[in-house]
Amino acid sequence: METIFTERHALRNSRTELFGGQLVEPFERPSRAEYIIDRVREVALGPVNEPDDFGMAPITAIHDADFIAFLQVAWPDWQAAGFKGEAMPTVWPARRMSHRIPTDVEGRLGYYALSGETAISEGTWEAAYASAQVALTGAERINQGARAVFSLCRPPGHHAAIDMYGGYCFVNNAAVAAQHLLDTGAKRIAILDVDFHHGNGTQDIFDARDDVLFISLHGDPMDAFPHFLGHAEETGTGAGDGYTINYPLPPKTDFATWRAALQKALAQIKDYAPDALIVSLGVDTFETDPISFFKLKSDDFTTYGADIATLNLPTLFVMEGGYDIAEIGVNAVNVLQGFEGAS
Ligand code: OKP
Ligand code: ZN
Repeated sequence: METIFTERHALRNSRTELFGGQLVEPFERPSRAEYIIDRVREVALGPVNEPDDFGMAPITAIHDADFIAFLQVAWPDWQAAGFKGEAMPTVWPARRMSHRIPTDVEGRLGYYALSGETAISEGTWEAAYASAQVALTGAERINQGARAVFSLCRPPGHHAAIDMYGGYCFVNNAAVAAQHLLDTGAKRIAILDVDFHHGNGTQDIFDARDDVLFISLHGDPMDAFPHFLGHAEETGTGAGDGYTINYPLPPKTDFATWRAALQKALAQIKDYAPDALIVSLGVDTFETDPISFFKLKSDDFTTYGADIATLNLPTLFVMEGGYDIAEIGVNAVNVLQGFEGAS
């Protein structure tokens, strides 16, 4: 399997994350991608290639232009305001407040942020742009007939909504890739989100559409980030009714329970008969992930990679989360090797 990767991910190197009332070193840090690419090379998964540049149009095909323009200027505007730390929101358009977009950078941060832990820092936009290009290049390989491709995206994307960033995400890489496939001939795309966290951004983007089936397995939002989306009763709206499917799962969920939900999801994807599958691949379902509460073991990743392969669909793996960094390479690549072993 080919991997698409660029060292430009390291431009996203925020120093601070707001966690438990403290500013800590971010869980989502550059070494994550380095561990994964090292493992890709160690097992000789396949060639590793740089992304091509598809420009801005595929990004603004998914996200509002004003939101993307904000991401591009947020750091320079924050610096110009004279702040010492990294850019974090402290105020939001909460219930019964105005949704006019403020002029001041603190107001704009709150307007476009869906959560407060994720600091915008020097290089964040450049890395987010490059990450989207990694996903797009993978999608283009699928167009050219590849059975499977690994887009080693960083920063991740599945929390990024039409006009909101947060949860370590800025541009929704999986959604950008899905739209590119639809714009270049595909009729239907399925997105299977196996990251521990609900892919609220992806759900938001495709909520009212029937050309993308979105299925997510995740920690119940009653107990886990992003807390305000991902319930089982969310099934899509309008033409999209029935094309969003959520499997919220409780604390301490083990592989047997998780896999039973996966089998349901795979059957639903098969019924949908998409032209291609995009897997939002987060390995924070691992038993020792520091911010998650599922109990998957390293071998389980191999097993479910093989399960996904039984769909026999062209498959684009897009990297999302995973924060037990010492094991992230083994766990992510186990999924890909399990898939290849069964293909
Ligand atoms: C990004 B991705 C835990 C707080 C979690 C943000 C998590 C973002 C996860 N107490 N804060 O889905 O892996
Ligand atoms: Zn996650």
